[in-house]
Amino acid sequence: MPKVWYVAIVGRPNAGKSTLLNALIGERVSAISPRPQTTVRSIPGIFTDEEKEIQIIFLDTPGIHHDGTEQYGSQKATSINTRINSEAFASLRNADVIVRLVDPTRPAWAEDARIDEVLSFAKQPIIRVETKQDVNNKPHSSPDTDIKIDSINKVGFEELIEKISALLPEWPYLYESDYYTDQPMDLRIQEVIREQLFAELGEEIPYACYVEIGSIENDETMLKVQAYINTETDSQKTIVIGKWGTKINAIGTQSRLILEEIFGKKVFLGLRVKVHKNWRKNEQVLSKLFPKK
Ligand SMILES: Nc1nc2c(ncn2[C@@H]2O[C@H](COP(=O)(O)OP(=O)(O)OP(=O)(O)O)[C@@H](O)[C@H]2O)c(=O)[nH]1
Ligand SMILES: [Mg+2]
Repeated sequence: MPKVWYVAIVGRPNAGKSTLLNALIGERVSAISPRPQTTVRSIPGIFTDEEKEIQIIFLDTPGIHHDGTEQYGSQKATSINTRINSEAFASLRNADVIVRLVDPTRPAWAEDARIDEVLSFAKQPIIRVETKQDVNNKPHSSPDTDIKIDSINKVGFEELIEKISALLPEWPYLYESDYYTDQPMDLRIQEVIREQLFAELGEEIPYACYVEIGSIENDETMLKVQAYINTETDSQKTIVIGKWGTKINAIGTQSRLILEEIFGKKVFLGLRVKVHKNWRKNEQVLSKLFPKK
C-alpha cells in the first residue's frame, strides 16, 4: 500500500515556499518573485514517487505575517491581509504534516514569532527546514532545524521526502502519478499572469492589481484566453500599460510563452487593463478572490 498525505509548506513571506513547491514537483504551479506576498492563495502540487510508493500533496501557502502591519505592498490593507493569513491558516488546519520554512538570510522578525505562536497550537508533526543553503551569506543560519535545503539546486530534497514519508500512514494513491496539481485552469492562468506582474512592474503596482479571467476556450490544439488586469486607479492603469503598450505587451508575451510550455499547445492570450476603484476594500471582490474554505 502506498503512502499518501497532505503537507502544508508554511513560513514568512519571501522565505522560499513557492520555489520549494515548484522545484519539488518540477513544474511552475506557483508564482515566485523576490518580493514578499507573491502568493496569496494556497496552491497544491502533487509529488509522486512510484518506486518508493509515496504520494505527497504539498500545499504552498501565502506567507504568514502580522495582521495590520506594513504588508501587501506598504499599504495597511488590513482586510486583504487578514484574508491572506486565513488562506494559510486553513491549509494548516487541513494538513497532516507541516513543513516550516526558515530563511537564514534574514533575521527572525515579528512574523516568525507569529508563526511560532500559531504552530505551537498545531497538533500535526512539524519539520523545520532551513532554505537558501546555496547563498554564501547566511548570518541567521541556525543549528535548530531538522533539514537544510537549497531549492535552486534541489539539495536536501531526498532527505526532506524521507522525513515526511516516515510520518505518513499507508493510504491508496489519490491521484494518477503524472498528475501534478488539481488547481483549476483559470486559477493556474491567473497565477502565471500574476508572476509576470511582479516581474515587470515596480514596487507597489503588482499589489494594486488582481487578475480576472474573462473567458477560456480550450481544445486539443489551442488555448484561447481573455484576461483582465484590474488596477485601483487610472494612474496605475497607465503604468501597467506602459509607454506605447510596452509593459502590457511584455506581460502578455511572457505569460503566453509560459502558458504554451505548461499546456503544450498554441496559446492566444488577450490581455486588457481595467480600473476597479478601491477593489482592495471591496468585499465582493475579496470574497471572489478568497472564497471561504
Ligand atoms: N538562492 C536561493 N534563492 C531562493 C531559494 N528559495 C527561494 N529563493 C528566492 O527567494 C525569493 C522568494 O521566493 P518565493 O518562493 O517567491 O518565496 P515565498 O515564500 O513563496 O514568498 P511569498 O509567496 O511572498 O510568501 C525569490 O527571489 C526566490 O528566487 C533558494 O533555495 N536559494
Ligand atoms: Mg509564494
